[in-house]
Amino acid sequence: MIREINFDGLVGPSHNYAGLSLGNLASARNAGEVSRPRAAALQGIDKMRVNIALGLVQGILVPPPRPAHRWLAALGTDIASADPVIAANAMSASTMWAANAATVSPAPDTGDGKCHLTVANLKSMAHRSHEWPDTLAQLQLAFANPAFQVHSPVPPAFGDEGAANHMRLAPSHGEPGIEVFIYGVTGGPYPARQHVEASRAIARLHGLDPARTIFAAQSEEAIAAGAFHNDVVAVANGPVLFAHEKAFADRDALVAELAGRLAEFELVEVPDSEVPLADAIRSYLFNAQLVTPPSGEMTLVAPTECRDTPSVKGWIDRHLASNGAIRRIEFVDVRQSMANGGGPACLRLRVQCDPDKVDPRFLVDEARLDRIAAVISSCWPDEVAIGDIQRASLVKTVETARLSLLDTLDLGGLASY
Ligand code: SUG
Repeated sequence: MIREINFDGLVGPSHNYAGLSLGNLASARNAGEVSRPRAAALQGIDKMRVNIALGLVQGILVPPPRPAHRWLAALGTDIASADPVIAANAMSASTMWAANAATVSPAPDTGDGKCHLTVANLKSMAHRSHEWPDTLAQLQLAFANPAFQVHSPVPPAFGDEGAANHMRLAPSHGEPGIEVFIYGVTGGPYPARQHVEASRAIARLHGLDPARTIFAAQSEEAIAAGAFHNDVVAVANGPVLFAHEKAFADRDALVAELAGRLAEFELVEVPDSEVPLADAIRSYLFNAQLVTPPSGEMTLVAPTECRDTPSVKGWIDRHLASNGAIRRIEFVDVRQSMANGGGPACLRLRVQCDPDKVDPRFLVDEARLDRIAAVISSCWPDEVAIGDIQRASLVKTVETARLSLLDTLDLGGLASY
């Protein structure tokens, strides 16, 4: 049976604040701060526990090797002697934001009836551009069953940032859906990280039916205000699109297309007059997991920043009282990730498939999370200051910590990737 699985990126031991992402306001704001990798990873574990308590199927993706030795070698350097900016790019823990790992089209939508995953090239940001070979190796392992087709990234001429710019609307997860690809054209002072050519290539590679595929542009205003990915201002689940009024370049056309193609379509729109774009982006209201637990009560797993932002809290309270599509809110503390611009939705890649077809080493329950949490508590650094990321002792701690995790998960085969 097709279920939705959230695969969360485990926060790697090198998590740091280097301010590497132009256009990501939180990353810029916190550049140079001391990070707390252990707390960050445990916050991620607690978020997964909330999903499990809701009755959802939970998966994980593990951190890749850091430093990224192969990338450094390709640049003719190594971690000890690299320029500090290059070193920071090689030590980034950015794979934690698994929504950028790949774009996923579940089996009911594709021409050959397989679930297709295309790994994102993430070519727009140097620190993310070297994620894909490790992600590809990992997805090939997790989704080795012939029910899946894992694709290499589209050529780096065209930027692709994965599921963060892709939404799927369907009456239910197991039925054919409408896949919506959101791309950027211009972002004012900031780069548009998702290119329409990449989105179109993915739709072709996945064998999507053009009659059930939509391409729509992000609004320049949203990108310029800090929505470097569409999932900062919009999220879909089942037949519901939850979005800020200023998310899309042509909101009316998108809404009309969705309404025309999906009888059950429901829009939950937040007006700028109630939640200004700046509040939506700072609180990450839309970077929440919108999920349907077995109870059927559509639930928003939102960051605690939403509870602490008066305009956002006011909107949430009014929506719940109005008996709207979203019936329940769970607040989660993922502040360490939020400080780098990654909310609850960034931290997970949704795959709608039969869980029995997934390599079980990538699925977790409370007991496995306890074991992972124990490794994190004993091996992850408590703090990382940006000035320390080239220090040999930290590099050794980071490498040893990852190997302990892989060992615990019986994923030692990924050690050299
Ligand atoms: O790509 N932050 C990530 C955040 C990604 C959020 N993902 C989604 N919206 N789906 C990014 O900008 C921080 C960079 C630093 O270390 O400074 C960073 O890469």
